[in-house]
Amino acid sequence: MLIRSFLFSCLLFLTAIPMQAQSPLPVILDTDIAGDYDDVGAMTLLHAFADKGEAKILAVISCNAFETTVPTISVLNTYFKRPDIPIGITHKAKPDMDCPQQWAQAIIAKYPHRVRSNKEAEEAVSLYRRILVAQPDHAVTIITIGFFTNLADLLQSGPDQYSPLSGRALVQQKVKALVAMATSVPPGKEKGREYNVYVDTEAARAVFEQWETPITLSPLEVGEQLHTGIPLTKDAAITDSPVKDAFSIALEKDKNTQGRMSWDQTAVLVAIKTPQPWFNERKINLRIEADGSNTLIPGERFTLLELKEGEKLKLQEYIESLMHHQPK
Ligand SMILES: [Ca+2]
Repeated sequence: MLIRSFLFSCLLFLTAIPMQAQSPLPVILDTDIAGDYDDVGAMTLLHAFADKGEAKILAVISCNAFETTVPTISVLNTYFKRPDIPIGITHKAKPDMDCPQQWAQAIIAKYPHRVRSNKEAEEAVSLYRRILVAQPDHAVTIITIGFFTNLADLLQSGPDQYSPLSGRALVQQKVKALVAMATSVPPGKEKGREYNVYVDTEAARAVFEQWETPITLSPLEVGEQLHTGIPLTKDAAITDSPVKDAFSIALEKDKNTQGRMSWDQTAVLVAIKTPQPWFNERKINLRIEADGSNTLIPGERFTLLELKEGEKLKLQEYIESLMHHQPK
């Protein structure tokens, strides 16, 4: 009996080890949601990983000042039963990228949300500092799927009510890694130009030069190979979903029958799951030019993701399946 009890204790101990190893990764998501709807897919992946116990969403912060951004974030957080996740937004008037397909206006009108306007959200840098200071050292992964406005402002921030540290020092102390959907590195070429960089070029340049944690880049060329959303719009098992509505409205307005490119979802995916088994990881350095283009230069500052031959369809199916995730 004693032996059996001892063996049972050992078994409990051994089964406890993997559970400890899988403690949820604390993340802050920085998004320009409204200009495009792959951000909706990315937020769905993040909530799916949170429901699986793999991610803890500390805050969602908008780098886009357009009027629908905060209510849209709140709609999605409320839908996924996390209405109290802190939401931040830049107080700069620009960048201000609108929602041409009007999907954001539609889901705000239809679905409940606790934070009803941009004015009700915290200022972006202040929220970053408040959240970061309360975390263990080198713990937080920041995922950016928009412009670099907030991250540059965070680096340039000074001591405040939350921390005596400069923004650079606070990032160095609290942040584990930055994963960005950004840049364009076409195969065999030295130069590319990508939206998340050129919308706020000065901010991107500041982050690329001054950010001191490991940085992983999912470039334009990865997400544009992965088309998602059409099966979601046809999934009859999903009803009353702002995610399905956003994709249905936007894909129809765009007359898109192939699916939306999945740029932002790739950043969330590799931040939580690591780049394996889907990607090759290539060490590079990049210089941001005045026109917002990026040029390859010698160095190993960034880890660039490159989609592996033969993994495209498997990854596309995996992202699509995560986008069908419904609240628990
Ligand atoms: Ca985006």
